This record gives sequence, structure tokens and C-alpha cells, in this order.
Amino acid sequence: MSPDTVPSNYGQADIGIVHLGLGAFHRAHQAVYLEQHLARHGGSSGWGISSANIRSNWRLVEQLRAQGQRYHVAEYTDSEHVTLREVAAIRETLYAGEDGPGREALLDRMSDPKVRIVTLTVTEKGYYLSPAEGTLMVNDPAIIHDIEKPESPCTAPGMLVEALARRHRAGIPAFTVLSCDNMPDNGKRTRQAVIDLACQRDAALAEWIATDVAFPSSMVDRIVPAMTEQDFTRLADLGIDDAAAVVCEAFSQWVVEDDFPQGRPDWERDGVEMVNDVAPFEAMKLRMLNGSHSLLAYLGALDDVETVADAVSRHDIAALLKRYMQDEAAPTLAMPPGTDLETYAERLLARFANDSLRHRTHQIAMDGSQKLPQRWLAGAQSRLAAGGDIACTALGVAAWIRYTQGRDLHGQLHAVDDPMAETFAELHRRHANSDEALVAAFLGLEAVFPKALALDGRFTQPVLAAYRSLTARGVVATLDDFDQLVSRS
Ligand code: CS2
Repeated sequence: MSPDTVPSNYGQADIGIVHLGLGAFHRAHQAVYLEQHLARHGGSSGWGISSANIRSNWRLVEQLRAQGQRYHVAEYTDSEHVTLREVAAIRETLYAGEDGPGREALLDRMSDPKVRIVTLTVTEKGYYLSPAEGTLMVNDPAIIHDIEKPESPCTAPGMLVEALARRHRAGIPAFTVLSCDNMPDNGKRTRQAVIDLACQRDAALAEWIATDVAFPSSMVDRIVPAMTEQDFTRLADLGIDDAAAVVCEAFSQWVVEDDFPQGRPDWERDGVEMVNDVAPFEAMKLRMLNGSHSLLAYLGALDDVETVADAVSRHDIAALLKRYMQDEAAPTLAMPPGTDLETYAERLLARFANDSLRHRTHQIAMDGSQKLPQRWLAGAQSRLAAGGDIACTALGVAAWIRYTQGRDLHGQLHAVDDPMAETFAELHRRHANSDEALVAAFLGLEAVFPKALALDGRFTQPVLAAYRSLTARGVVATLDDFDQLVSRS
């Protein structure tokens, strides 16, 4: 295979954006949009990026420095077509994970008047918001730390508050905060986290943030699996020796609420959709794409299915995803005219089937406590309010409960990567002898399940029936008899 190559060869760009969360997603999504922007402006637009990790992965920060802040993104349409892009939009990388110069360097950068936007991909749990209520978890040890030592924060909300406090003191206008994480109303949620934290420190600062800082929302979409040895070998075959490289799909979408009082790049010229209201796009992506992802991830992981492509190659799982999207997700969405959800669903299944990507079901299955509310539960509530069916969602919830046991349906052990993993283990220990008590205990987790849903028999009964079927008969038989299971529960 000979790839299409896109080298990076513009002049040194000034830094105008700070990004928190230098993961694979950021490198393959936002940085690529900015790469195109900077290439168009010959590097002179002032919107280069400084990217920081605040809690983990200092190695990547060092790696990028060692290779002159350049890396490759391999965009696979399918196994025959790949575009190899060189990216130099990330002008600086910082690690602020421990006390010391890294944290100060990041806060200095965030306080620089030339920085006018701070973006984030810190995953759902990085906001320290209760998943069900969306308020700041003031009893979390990391947040307690940031309340007690606000000048040396260790969380993303803490960094934002401290940097804004420094700007406020110095009379520098606030930056705009743009969340790029998979949460509904991610701008409003980020605002809530930052203002809740600032309130603990200084009411006047909180007031200034509430009036002066814009927190636009955005919907981000590109499938960017964690890199595997196999990916690095494939890249080596294409002549690329790059420890910071990322492999992803060719598809990419970014819809951004256009609220940048301090200015922004002319992103619309690079395919970013700048809109007044992101909410319908967020809901569509979260419930259709991410909701399907979680559904196939829990069922697949329980049945020893390694990747997303392997899962959708199974007729039973593909049929379930179609049914979920058509009957349970799409009817809950109110989209602007011209949006065709049927075509969107078909394209999602085609994207999932891209077997050039080794997107592991266990990767998607992590952090379920943070993901379920926006992917499934909000939709299920609106479906039930309309008298609709939620059988596929109930099956997903049952699979998630079973997954949190840390053992698949064939007896193989797996890690349960979730901030609530200890609580889950305790519930499994305590209710090992009763499916009914176990399911009730999980649905009673107020941090995850809205009370009204946990008390609604139209939800709890199908979850219990699906749980029993999965554990007694496995995934294949449960899906084979799915219609019967639905009519019985
Ligand atoms: C996935 C997402 O890991 C997950 O939970 O559902 O990372 C998904 O691949 C992206 O949101 C696609 O845009």
C-alpha cells in the first residue's frame, strides 16, 4: 500500500491555544484541524497549541519534545487507503503532573495574554462532576486538594480556576474555555465545575468567571483507538518510525458553538461546523454513536469479542445496534431540518466495520459509570415518557452490570477500569447470591441512575430479565431469543 502523504512545512506558529489532555484523540482531532488552519496561514495566525498532560503520561510529553514537536497521524479509510499526515500544530508540550516547574510553566502559559482559548479533552471523569447530577464532587480527594492548595492545582477545573485567578489579578482578559469531551452540554458542565470550585475560594472571582468567561459547547467525533504494537508495525512498513504517531479513521467531525469573545481561528474554512446550538448534535452523537459503542462493547467484551469491527461483523450484534439506533435512540432526537438519522445510522455501522482500526471493546467499556447517563439513560427516560420501548438499552445496562464483575461469561478475568470500581466489587461480593438484589443495588447507585428511572418497573424489570438471560444463557442465546425476552419482561 502506498499512502497519500501530507507533510507539514509552514513557519513557526505563535501559541494562542492551551490544551489540557494530550491524548491520542487530541492529536488526531483538534490538532489536525489546527494543522490545516496553520498551513493555510503559513503558520502566522497566532493559533499554535501548547498541549499539557496534568496527571499522567509525561513520557509522551518528552517524546514529542525529543522529536521536535512533530508527529504523524495515519487516517485509514479502509485497509487499502491511508493518508499519512505530519502534524506540527502542537508547538509546545508540558507535563504538570508533579509539584515543580511543569505546573508553573503550564499556569504561566495559561496566564499569557496571547492565549485566548483553553481547550480540554480530559475524559468525563476529569471534570469531577457527579455523573447523574452534574455538580462538582467537593468531597473527592483531588478536589479537596485543589480547594486547600489552589495555587498548585492537580485537576483540570483547578488549573482553569487558578489560571483565571491570575489573569483576573493581572487585569488580563479571560480566555474562552472549550470542552471537547463526550458529554452533553459540555460547555455548561465545564462552567459548573469551574464556578463551583471558584466559589470555594473567592466569591468575587466566581462572579467574574460567571460574567466574563465564555464556555461554548462542542461535539467532537473521530474514532481514535489506543495505539497497539501492531499499529506501530504497520506504520514502520510505511516507513514511519514515530513513537507519538496515532492511527484513526478518515472521518472527522467537529461542531462548535460560536461564542468566542476573545476571537478564534477561522475554523469554518477547515470543515468545523460553527453553530448557535450544539445540543442536538451532541445528543445525536452521544446516543447514536457512543450509545451503540457502549452496547457492543459490554456485550462483546462479555463474549470474548476483541474489537469493534469483530463485534459488528456478527449478525446478531449488528442487528441489535440497528434496532437500538432506530427504535430507542433516533426517536428521542430533535434534529435541525435536513438531518437524516437513517443515513447517519448506516454510516456509523460502516465506520464501526472499518477493520483497519483495532478498537478494543475493553477500551470503550472503561468508565461506564461516567458514560451511561448521557449515552443511554437520558434517552431511556425520554423514551419511557413517550410510552416507548427501551429493551436494547436495558440489555446494555444488564451487560454493563455483569461486566463490572471483572469476569466475562466464559470465565476470563478482566480489569474494571472505572472510578467506581471498588463500589462495584463490593456490590458483587455482597449480592453474589441474588440477581434481583444485585441488579436493584446497581440501579440504586444515585451517582449514575436518576431516581425516577431506578424506580420505574418498565426499566428495572427488563434489566433484571436481561441480566438473568445473559448470565444463564450467554450473549448468543440472549440475542437469538431477544424478541421473546422483550415480550416476557
Ligand atoms: C468511545 C469514544 O471510548 C469510547 O467510549 O465511544 O471514544 C468514541 O470512539 C468517540 O467518541 C468517537 O468520536
